[in-house]
Order: sequence, then structure tokens, then C-alpha cells
Amino acid sequence: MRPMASPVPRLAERVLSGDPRAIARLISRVERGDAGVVEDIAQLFEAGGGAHIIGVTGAPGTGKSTLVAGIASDFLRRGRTVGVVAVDPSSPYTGGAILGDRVRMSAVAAEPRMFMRSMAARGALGGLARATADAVTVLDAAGKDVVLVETVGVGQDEVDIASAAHTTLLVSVPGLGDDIQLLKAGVVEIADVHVVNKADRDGADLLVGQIKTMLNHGPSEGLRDAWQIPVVTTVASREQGIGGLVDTIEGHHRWLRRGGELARRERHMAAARISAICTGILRDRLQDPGVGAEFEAAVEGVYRRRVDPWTAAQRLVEGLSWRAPQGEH
Ligand SMILES: Nc1nc2c(ncn2[C@@H]2O[C@H](COP(=O)(O)OP(=O)(O)OP(=O)(O)O)[C@@H](O)[C@H]2O)c(=O)[nH]1
Ligand SMILES: [Mg+2]
Repeated sequence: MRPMASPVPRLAERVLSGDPRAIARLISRVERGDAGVVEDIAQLFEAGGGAHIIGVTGAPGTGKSTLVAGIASDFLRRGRTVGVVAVDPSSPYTGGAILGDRVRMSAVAAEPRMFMRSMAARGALGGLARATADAVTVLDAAGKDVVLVETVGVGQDEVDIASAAHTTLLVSVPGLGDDIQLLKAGVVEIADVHVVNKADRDGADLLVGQIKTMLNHGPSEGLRDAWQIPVVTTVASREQGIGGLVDTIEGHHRWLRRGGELARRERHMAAARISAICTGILRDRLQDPGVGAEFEAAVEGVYRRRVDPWTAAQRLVEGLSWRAPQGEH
């Protein structure tokens, strides 16, 4: 047998030096939920903390990928290094290009200061939110100045991304019909910047007006030093409004750093991440074959009303021992 030197530290070392192939390999391992990836993340996490993490969310098809491509190019022009993670099975980024009829990013494809990657939900260790956060840790540790995270905003996801980003952009488009729905659903509070994309379409001004009206009734109104949530219009497919949007994003980052807001937000990000991991560990552990029998016994007990569900759940949780997640094997 060949002696097995652990590949883990070496891969992490290469990520730290910014090696794009190492970054790609490690994100693949995160995505697959490979055993040992927890050690990689542990090693990389300490080295991170320098990146400005920007979440981009919104309904399907609103132009998030096109916008992200434009924002990334603009940051590159400003001399920044950029990482992109897209939770976007419909238009995967590969080698810097967005496939399909989507934007071609050949100009930045060969750009070594940029790393783009889309992630699939399947097989991700304990869910996509955790895999995405780990991919961000990889890009942050690799020294990217800016990390953009695209997620399709449906249901809980956009709230998740807001807890994982310093600056959250909420993208909406005129004439979608469900704009106001989206805004009403409590999603609006997560936006640090509203983007009305596809401003080449009818109804953009109307939508901007609606969002502004809604923001004026927001809780931050009248607070001194509060961030005034801007509404920025763009035509991402023609790269219009992107420079102004990036100025706004940088303005938000400056605002975060000026007061105590950055620390407050990073604490919130830490709390959300720990909670997500705890939830994932619990879910994984409950599916262990060993725990399965106990779980079935609890189900039987609750079904027969010999025990109440709270007591049964508490006993199960307290009976679980800590074990690092192992992924799929
Ligand atoms: N008219 C117009 N079309 C745009 C604009 N921005 C993007 N598009 C087009 O809208 C379509 C969807 O763009 P994407 O960037 O893939 O949108 P997305 O939000 O990433 O889509 P999903 O990831 O599938 O939710 C593409 O055909 C784009 O070319 C814009 O400003 N105006
Ligand atoms: Mg997309």
C-alpha cells in the first residue's frame, strides 16, 4: 500500500497562495461534502476576514448573473481581486463564462485576479447555505478583495444570504407582477441596496417609486447616521448603471467600517453560521443508522402517547454525541 500523506494541509496552503486550481478543487470538495473538508475550512477560516462579501439576490431571471458579471468586471477595473460564487443551477459559470444565452465573460475569463464558480445544491454537506458559506471562506482565504454571492431569492434563501454578506443587493425588475409580493414578504428588510434592473423596460420608474415609498415607512427613518437604503437602476445587459452601483456598494462598505456597524454585522454573520451548522449537524446525526432506532422508538412512543413530543425530542438531542460530519460515503 502507498503511504497516505494527508492532502488536506497542502491543498489549503495552495488556496492561501491564491492558486485557482486549488480553489476549484477545494470548492468541489465542499460541494460534495467530502470527508476532511472541515479541517480545510478550519485552517482557512483563520486566514480570512479581509474580503468584502456582497450578496446578490432576487427573483429568478431578474438579471442577477448579468449584474454580477458587470459588478465583477467593474471591481477588476478598480484594481480589486474578485471571487464569485453563484448558487445558480440554471446558468452555471464555468471558467469565467456564464453558459447558455447568458452573458459571455470572455474578457474576464482569462483574468487571473478573478475566480467564478457556480454551486449545485445536490450533495452539499448539510445544505446549500453551509456549502456557500464554506466556498466564501475559501475565496476570502485565497485573498480575494471582493466576494460576490448570487442566490435565487425564493423563500428563506434571501434571508440566509443576508446573514452571510456584509452588503446585500436585492434585485427586482419592472413588470414581473410579483414585485410588491416580494417586497411585502419581509424580504425588503434584508436589502442594503435595492437594484431595479431591466430599467430599459416599461414601469421602471413606477417600481423605483414603489420601493422608495416603502422604504420611507421603514424603521430606520429619522435615525441619524443610519444607512439610507438607495434604489439604483441598471440595464445590466448593456452594462448601464454598473459603475454607479459599484460606487454605492463601496459607499456601504465605507459606512460599515466607519461606525460600529461592521462589527455588529460580522457578529450576526458568525451567529447565523454557527446556528446553520448546528442545525445541519443535528439533522445529519438524526439520520445516522445508530440514531435511527432511537428515533423510531421515539416516534412509536409519541404515536402511542406514552411520551410527549417535547420530551422525546429533548431526550434524543441530549443523547447525541458530538462527531464531525463525514459527508456522503
Ligand atoms: N432587457 C433586459 N434584459 C436583461 C437585463 N439584464 C439581464 N437581462 C436578461 O435577462 C435574462 C436573465 O438574466 P440572468 O442574468 O441569467 O438572470 P438571473 O437572475 O441570474 O437568472 P437566474 O439565475 O436563472 O434566476 C438574460 O436573458 C439576460 O440577458 C436588462 O437590464 N435588460
Ligand atoms: Mg443567475
